[in-house]
Amino acid sequence: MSDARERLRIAVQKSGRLTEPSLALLRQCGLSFRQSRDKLFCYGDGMPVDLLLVRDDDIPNLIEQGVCELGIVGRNVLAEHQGGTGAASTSPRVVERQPLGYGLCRLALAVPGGRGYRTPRDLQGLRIATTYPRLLAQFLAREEVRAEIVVLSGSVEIAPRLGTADLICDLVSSGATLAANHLREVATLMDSEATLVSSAREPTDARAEIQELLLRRIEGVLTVRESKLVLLRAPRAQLAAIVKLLPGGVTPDLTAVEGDADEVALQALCPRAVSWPELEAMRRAGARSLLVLPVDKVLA
Ligand code: PRT
Ligand code: ZN
Repeated sequence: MSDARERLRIAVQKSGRLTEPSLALLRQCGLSFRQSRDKLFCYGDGMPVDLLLVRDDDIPNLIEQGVCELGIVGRNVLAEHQGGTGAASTSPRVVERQPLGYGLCRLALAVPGGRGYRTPRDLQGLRIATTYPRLLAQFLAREEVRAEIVVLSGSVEIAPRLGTADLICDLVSSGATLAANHLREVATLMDSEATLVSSAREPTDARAEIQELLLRRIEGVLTVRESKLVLLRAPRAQLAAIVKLLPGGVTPDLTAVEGDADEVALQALCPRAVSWPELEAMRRAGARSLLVLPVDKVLA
């Protein structure tokens, strides 16, 4: 399915934790989709980009097969697909392009409350339930521990209570599920978040330009998410001290104030939010008329 196409395809989880934030991100990039969400394929308006709504585990395969150029998936799913070797494996066919900052979680080992754990050595001979057998096998091999991997398709957290495993290896975000099942987190195998993935082979037809444009827009959306525009006025003499207080070590734009040679207007795009104490410190340093504004779009 690698024939020349004029439209790009991006695969997104159909129904799950990553669905809403992924669709919101694509909407912020100027995409809109014509069909209802119970369909697998959605024709995109606004840009020649169509959407495929699928199970997250299918996304790496769809990209490898050339059905889609891009996808949004948890790094944990990509790493498990790549055999537990992660993106650093020898010439992977699917590569990570951009971490997206949502779907944050970690793949962790958790033991029942009464069981002790000090080092991975303590896992020797135990049964570990997981839906991530390849990542777990890689961890055990690295630690030179022999343990039995009990592969489950879900509800991993109840395996110790059912007696089918001694401990678990599962995704954790808030930790509430572990606590509810009297399990204690003892080691992290990997940190994960939603990430934009693509084929390692760049498209060579019209899709190349569309992909480039979409990647830039995604980058722009992510940049402005946390960014704030800071506006203020200050006496020239105090300027250096005030600039030092701007978050992110940014270089501001300065404009002379008409009719007041000693006063300057400052504008700075800061990479993160500005706290009240930071704003108050700038005021104490001589800044006036301070204004912090959200940023809608940035195009470098
Ligand atoms: O149907 P499909 O296969 O597409 O969905 P899925 O059930 O495989 O995936 P889904 O929607 O549960 O998760 C999609 C992705 O979200 C995962 O691959 C992770 O990258 C990411 N993610 C972030 C999580 C979690 N946080 C998470 N907490 N995925 C699963 N969980 C589960 C975890 O397995 C455990 O059961 O939530 C429970 C723990 O949550 P806490 O908050 O109680 O710690
Ligand atoms: Zn899944």
